[in-house]
Parts: sequence; C-alpha cells; structure tokens
Amino acid sequence: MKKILTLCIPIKGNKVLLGMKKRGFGCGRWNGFGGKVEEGETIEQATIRELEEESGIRDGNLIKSGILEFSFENDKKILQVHIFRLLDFSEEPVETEEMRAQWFSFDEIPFSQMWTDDEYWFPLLLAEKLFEGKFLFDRPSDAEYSAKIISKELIEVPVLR
Ligand code: 6OG
Repeated sequence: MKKILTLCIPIKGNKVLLGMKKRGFGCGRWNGFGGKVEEGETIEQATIRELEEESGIRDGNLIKSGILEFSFENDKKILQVHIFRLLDFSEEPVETEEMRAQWFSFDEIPFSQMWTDDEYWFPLLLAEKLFEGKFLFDRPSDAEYSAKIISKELIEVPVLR
C-alpha cells in the first residue's frame, strides 16, 4: 500500500523554516510542513493546504525538489513523500496545534533532532538539485528514538517523474 504525502520547506535567503512537530508521526522532531494528500486533491493543493494548516503561511512559490519513498521493516506500507521548496512568501509563520516554527541557517540545521534521512537529502534541496530516493528504516523516529537506516538509495535526477 502506498500513501502519498507532502513536505514543504520554506526558504528565505540562507535560512530554512522548520517546525517542531508537537503531535503524531515524527513528534518531537524538526521537519518541514506537510501531510497526507486527500482524495480529490492534487499534490500541490495538498502541499499548500498542509503548509497553511501547520504554519499559517498562505503565499509563495512552490518548487518541486524531490520524491522520496520511506518504508519500515515488517510494515508493507510505503510513504511516498513529495518534497517542495517554498520561495518568495511574505507571511510570518504562526504557531499551530501541530507545529512550532523556527528559522535555521543553512549551516545550523538541527539534523540530530530530525528524521535520520534528512541529512542526506537536505544538502541537495538547499543546492537546488532535484532528487529521488528510497529509505528503509527499522522503525519510526519519535522524540527519543532516531530511526536506523537499514538501506538507502538517493540520486540526483535531471527531471522529476
Ligand atoms: P502527518 O502524518 O503529520 O504527516 N515524513 C517524513 N519526513 C522526513 N523528513 N522523513 C521521513 O522519513 C518522513 N516520513 C514522513 C511527511 C507526516 C509528515 O512527515 C513527513 C509529512 O510532511 C520516514 O500528516
């Protein structure tokens, strides 16, 4: 079974906006903003909706950066995550029920408090590359536990599918 999800990373100058996830999947970790694509929605529409729900930001230009597939041992589910940069937005983030947003310089991204895959693909995103990949983990990360990567594939691509 494949679940389609979105992940959006707002960027201004040499800073990224990340949110501390306050509940649910990945709770206690910094991440971009996103969630599940609902029926009848395009991936871009879901990205904009989730961004607003979690950060309050409603404007800007979405630029597709990558597609990653995540899975966990002993779990048939595949999470296909569509990753975007958000540029040229004017609004300030607000704290929401799900996320507390904070700006980080490109050289101070808190990888030890993020999903363990992020340190591999974030540099590609920040360098404005396009990428595709697959990561297999032992089990999901939470506030205390950092998921172990069992296998990974990550490539730069000229165009995204
Ligand atoms: P909700 O379940 O809260 O959406 N997501 C991941 N992000 C990273 N960096 N690494 C992963 O490795 C991830 N798996 C899922 C997609 C979950 C949000 O978390 C992202 C969504 O933006 C496994 O609706």
